[in-house]
Order: sequence, then C-alpha cells, then structure tokens
Amino acid sequence: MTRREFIALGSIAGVAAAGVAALSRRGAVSIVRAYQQERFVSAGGALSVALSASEQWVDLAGRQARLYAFNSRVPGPLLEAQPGDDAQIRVRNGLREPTNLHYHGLHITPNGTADNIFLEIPEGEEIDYRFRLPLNHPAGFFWIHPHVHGLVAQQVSLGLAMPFVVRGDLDDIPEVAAAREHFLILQDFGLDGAGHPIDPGMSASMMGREGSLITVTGQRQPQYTIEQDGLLRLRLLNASASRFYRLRLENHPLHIIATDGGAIATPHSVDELVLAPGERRDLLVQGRRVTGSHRLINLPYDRGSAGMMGGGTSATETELATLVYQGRAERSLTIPQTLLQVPALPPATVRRTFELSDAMGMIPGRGMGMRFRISGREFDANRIDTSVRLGSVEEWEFVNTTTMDHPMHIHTNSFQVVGPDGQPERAWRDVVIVKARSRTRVRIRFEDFAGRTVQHCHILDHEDLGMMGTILIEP
Ligand SMILES: [Cu+2]
Repeated sequence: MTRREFIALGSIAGVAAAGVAALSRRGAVSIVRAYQQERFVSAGGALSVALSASEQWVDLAGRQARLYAFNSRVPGPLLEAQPGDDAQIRVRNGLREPTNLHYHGLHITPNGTADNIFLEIPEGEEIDYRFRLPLNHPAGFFWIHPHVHGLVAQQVSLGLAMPFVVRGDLDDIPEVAAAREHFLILQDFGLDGAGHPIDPGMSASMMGREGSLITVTGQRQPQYTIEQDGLLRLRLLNASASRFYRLRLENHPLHIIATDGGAIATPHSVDELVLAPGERRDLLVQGRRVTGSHRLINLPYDRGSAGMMGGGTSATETELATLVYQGRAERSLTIPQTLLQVPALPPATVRRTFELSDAMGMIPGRGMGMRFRISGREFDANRIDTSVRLGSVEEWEFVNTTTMDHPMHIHTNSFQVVGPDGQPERAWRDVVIVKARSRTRVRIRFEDFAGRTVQHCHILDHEDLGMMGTILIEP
C-alpha cells in the first residue's frame, strides 16, 4: 500500500457529525456532539489510522492553548474496532523529544510493533504499529497514550490521549444500543494567561501534577441533552496525569454497566463514582425527570499528601458538565436487568507481594526530591523484576507504605480485585487504587501472550520517578 492509499483509508470515517443543538442555561445556543474529534472506524477487518504528534496551538475549551496534540486536536481522534481486526497505526513524531504509543487496557501482544512500551519513536521519525485484536476480545473503552519512561507525565498532561473503542456484545444489548452515547474524556491542564503550560515544579511533581482547567473531551462544562424516559450512555475516561475525580450527577443515580475491561454481569447503581488516572467506566443514566438542568459535579477527593510537602486535592466542588432535558423518548427505555457474565478467575497458584514506597533521591534538573519504588527498586528497563508463566493465575498484593494513594496499572492482562472475603470481584479492571498506608489484592491470569510487559503507578509523575516494574511472561 502506498502512503497516500493508507491515509485515504484512514480518513474514511471522517469527522463525526452527530451534532445536537441545545439551549444553554445562559440562553445561548451551544452545540454538543457525540465526539467532536476525528473518528477512525475499522472496515473489512482492518483499522488503518494515520497519526501525527506535534506541539502546537490548539482549540481547547474555547481558547487557544499551546499543547501536544495527535492530529492537531486535544484529545486525539477516536479509534473504533472490532474483535479480530488487524490494526495498522502509523505515527509520525513531530515533537522535539521521543514518544511512542501504549494501548491501555487492550489485550494484545506486548512484543514487536504492538503494545511495546520499550519501542521509542525518535524526534522527526515515524513508526507503523501493527497488531491483531483477539477474536474473543471484550467490547469496551480503552485508550492510547505515550509511554516513554521519564516523559509520560509531561506528554499526557499536555494532551496526548485518545480513546480506543472495541465494539461487540455489550453494544448489542438492546437498551445499551438504544441509549445516546457520549465519550467523556476528563483531562486537566495548568495554563498561564497566554495559554502556555505552567511548569508544575518539584513538589507538584512528587504529589502528581494537577491543572486547574478541567476539560471534558476538550470542552469546558459541555451540555448533554437527555430525553424524558430516555437513556444516556456516558463513557468516562480519566486521561489526566494525576488527578482523581469523584463524580456525582445531581438527581440521577449512575448505573455502571462496564468497568475498565468490559461489561459486568448486572448494572450496579451508585450515587458517586471515583475515577483514578487511567480508569474507565461505562454508565447509563435514565431520564426519570422532566425538566431542569442537572450538574455533573467533581467532588473533593483526598489522595493523601507527600509528607511535609503538603498537597492533597483541591477542596472545592467543580461543575464538569450539565445534563439538560429536551423532548421525550418515543418509547420508554429502562436499565437492562442483565448484561454479560463475568466468570471469577480460579484460585491462584502463585502469590506475590509488592511494596510501594518512596525515598529521597536526585531528580534530574530539579535537585533532591522524592522518588518512588516497587519492592525497594526503581524502574530499570534492563532488569526483569517479576517472571510469570503463561497461562498461570497469580494473586498479587500491593502494600502501600506511603502517605499517598497509588493507582496501580498492569499492562497486557486485566485483573479482578480480591475482596476482604478473599473472593475476586466479577469485573475486569486494569487500574486499582491502593490507598495510602493500606493494602489491596488482585487476581490475574497471564493469557495468550508471552513477552515483556510492565506494571506501574498511574500517577504518571510517580511512574516517571521510578514506580514501575518489568514483568516477563514466559511461554
Ligand atoms: Cu503513585
């Protein structure tokens, strides 16, 4: 295939145009789209995508900001595929530093030109990522972001993130199919008055940088319309480098239908939802009211502090978005009774403990500061920290000795969180919050793919400051 054919294929889907006009509370007309950005959809078993990463001025929340962008937009395009598809993703690195792509949550090989974070794309060069999604890959909401150790927090916090949706059985459940779908990609940015990023400084890096401008799929406080008796499907992704969100929708319970790795067995209703960096949740909202606007609020969440350095999360409530009633559904839609079965993983044959700790050390370019470790060691790409057997089931306990929460993420395979009763949760996750001075267990099966992969804290500053370890899955 020539480069031109490749690019032409990639733009088949073009820009999504499911625009909906809505009256804002201020009386002006605003437009909210299902996904305003570019969209690439697989066809005939192939997903072909052309991307470029660059530092540039972008439209963000109604202003100009100097950010890092995939295809000139923040967040980047939406990629949509089906189980069994062959993906070819060409990325040109227009940044003045190396970058690469990590396919967060996808169950694909960590080798070659697939989900291989040890690959780097030098400045000015390009690479073709190629991989096949397994035929039994769960439908779900995954995402792509750079993963070059030492640069991850910077590149993600400056905007490099894009959603990767796998369509399948969950989408075919009639109520889910009938719901109006929106992707809510939560990002935060620290910008000065001119739109330039603010250097977070050392203490913010140790805590994990947070920006004061929160955007939802590139917009500030967007409006979503819901029909009376209708259903809204909100697909949430925390694409922030460090910020946790604690979400509540006024007057509406949130019906969770999927966690990070796909559907759960039955919808689970909550009033509040905590999302750590990297996490996703798929929610249904039922239009049980008639009128009014209802705010999606971000509540304070205390994720601890870096000792005497202070920190924590801001104590204020923020409005992230608004739900507005408009019209009435042709037929009344209800929350489905059942979704998809999730079998519990069998008992583990191997148990391991990982201690999460911090220690003072040198931070390049910044002087002495806090660094982060897993089982006493900082990340070293040339060392194997954990060797496991392909096909085996293991139970891992994370023991957090620090005064901050660490959301741990494992690449390649999703896991089940083990409850206090010793039973695994029937839900697939790839990020789990290990709260300050506490411990958390997960059960994981290393399926399908041998090779070298990693686990790390998804507060990306912590990862860059050492909190990552290698895993060798041996055939
Ligand atoms: Cu951490």
